[in-house]
Amino acid sequence: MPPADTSLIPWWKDAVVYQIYPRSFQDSDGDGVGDLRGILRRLDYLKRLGVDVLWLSPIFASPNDDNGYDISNYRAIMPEFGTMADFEELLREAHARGLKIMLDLVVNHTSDEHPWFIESRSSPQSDKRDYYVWRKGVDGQPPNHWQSFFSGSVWEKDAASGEYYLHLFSRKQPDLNWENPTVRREVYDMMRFWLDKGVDGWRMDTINMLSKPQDFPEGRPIPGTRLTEGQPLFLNGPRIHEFIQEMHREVLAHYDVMTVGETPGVSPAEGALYCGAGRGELNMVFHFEHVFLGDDTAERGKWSNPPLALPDIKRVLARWQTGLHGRGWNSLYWDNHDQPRAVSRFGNDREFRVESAKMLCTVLLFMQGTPYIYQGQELGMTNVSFESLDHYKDIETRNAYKVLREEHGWDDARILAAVYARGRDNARTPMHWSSAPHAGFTEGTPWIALNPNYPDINAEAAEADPHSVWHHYRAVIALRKALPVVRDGTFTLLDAEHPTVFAYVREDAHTRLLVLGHFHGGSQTCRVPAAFVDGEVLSNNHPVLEGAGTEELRLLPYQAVVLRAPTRTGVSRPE
Ligand code: TEU
Repeated sequence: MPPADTSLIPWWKDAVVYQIYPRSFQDSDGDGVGDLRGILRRLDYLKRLGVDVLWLSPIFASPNDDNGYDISNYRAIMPEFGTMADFEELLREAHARGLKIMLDLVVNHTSDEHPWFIESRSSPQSDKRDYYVWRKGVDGQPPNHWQSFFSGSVWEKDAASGEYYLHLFSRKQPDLNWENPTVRREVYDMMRFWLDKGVDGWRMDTINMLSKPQDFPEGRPIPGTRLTEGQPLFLNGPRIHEFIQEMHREVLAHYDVMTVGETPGVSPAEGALYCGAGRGELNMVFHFEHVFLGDDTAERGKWSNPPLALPDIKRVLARWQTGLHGRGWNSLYWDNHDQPRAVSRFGNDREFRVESAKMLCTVLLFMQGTPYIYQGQELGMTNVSFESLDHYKDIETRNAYKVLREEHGWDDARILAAVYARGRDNARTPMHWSSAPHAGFTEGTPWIALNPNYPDINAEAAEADPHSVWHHYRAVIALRKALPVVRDGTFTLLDAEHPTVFAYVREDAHTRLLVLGHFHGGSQTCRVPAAFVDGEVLSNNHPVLEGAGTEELRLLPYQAVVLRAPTRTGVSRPE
């Protein structure tokens, strides 16, 4: 059979993305904060790993109430991170190495220090008043009881006018009014400004929250749960697809770029509306169904840290794999700057850290979609347990602390345990480059403490050790690029209810792969479908495969194996 014509396949379907949280990646000037010249210094490292696209969390001017997700100037670089010249050099140097760069588009809200908001707030008569969402209260109370993501009401009373402005996140992150066409035009102009510099795409922050029902109806609390009042009403709001289609028509359609929308609360059917072929919206979305499992129904939401069951994770991921196959495109991730470290949450970060970090890599990267690797994931970096809350910097954690203590009576030990499990700073401690002081992250005082395990877990050691998590990532990235079935094939989940084995088959006209991931520290027998008994072992995170060549494998702790079935004609087809 002649090779398929791949010229029509968009580049982002073959890409592996690496997320950089610039504040914590690499400092170059000793101020304790990561910066653009630090990233520049690490481009060769990223190239060696084999990734294609770097997503930079926000690099724009910001008072850093939410570490750059509160932007005060969309066209300026955060001074701590460097200058526009530094950015242009980074982009040039990345491109020279065949690496692309995508930026973070944070346009649900700005900082309250953005000149638009300063002007908007100055008077109800301001011609920018309508850039944001202002409402009068009802009998001295906020317009409704919607709760912000960072605790408390979404409404903040402005002393000068007595009116309330909307903020789904912190009070220093007022929501832009997307009903206002001038606001939309401003955003599109700003997007062109960066795209014209040669930026290769956007990760779009909370993009499914742009459109709110304009009557701001009261949310219905769901008894026995902590489901945020109002939240379902501002996710996937009435005009959301109209806005994104307009953004696509006005901006995205004119550039060869990649887009991924961050869309909490989206099912595969809704996801397909954002990223379905022919919809004229986005290339893919980040759903949250696997990382939020159980959170909505737990009493204190994510802080209750409900236990995870593998069958639930499999069900969610399989539903997205089959739901979008041939209709849209998946993004694949275990963690990011808002989530605990993958190996700590889904693996075992103690005695089987290396094995389980590799297993998570295999299970994720053999699915269909574009994988996102969060900085340090390739080293198997772990959650951190700081002794006291003083070390925690994240606004979500700081605000939650007050609420959990004052309103729910949790003591410090209980709050700390919750933060160890689910706090966002787990992902935000500095990247481990070496065993040098501060892990080679900075020569100054780091803005947040490091994870003390860096002398053991660091990039220098990992690159030098052929059995490291890093080398496993590198090999799996290379393998998936050599196997078109990973990009194109169907996905079939096997043994959905098995409590500790994640098994699936990927298949196209030429190739069948069996992927097995063992989510447990014991050993486990596992039946192999007949077609794979004589399969070739393409990847294995242990030196042995017990039972190879038979119908029953014995999986070792956190073992991950990929088998390729002999071709149906018996002739092995070179990839
Ligand atoms: O996060 C959006 C979001 O829904 C968060 O509430 C997320 O669910 C939470 O952080 C998990 O605990 C995005 C950014 O990724 C996050 O860093 C920002 O704080 C937030 O938007 C506001 O811009």
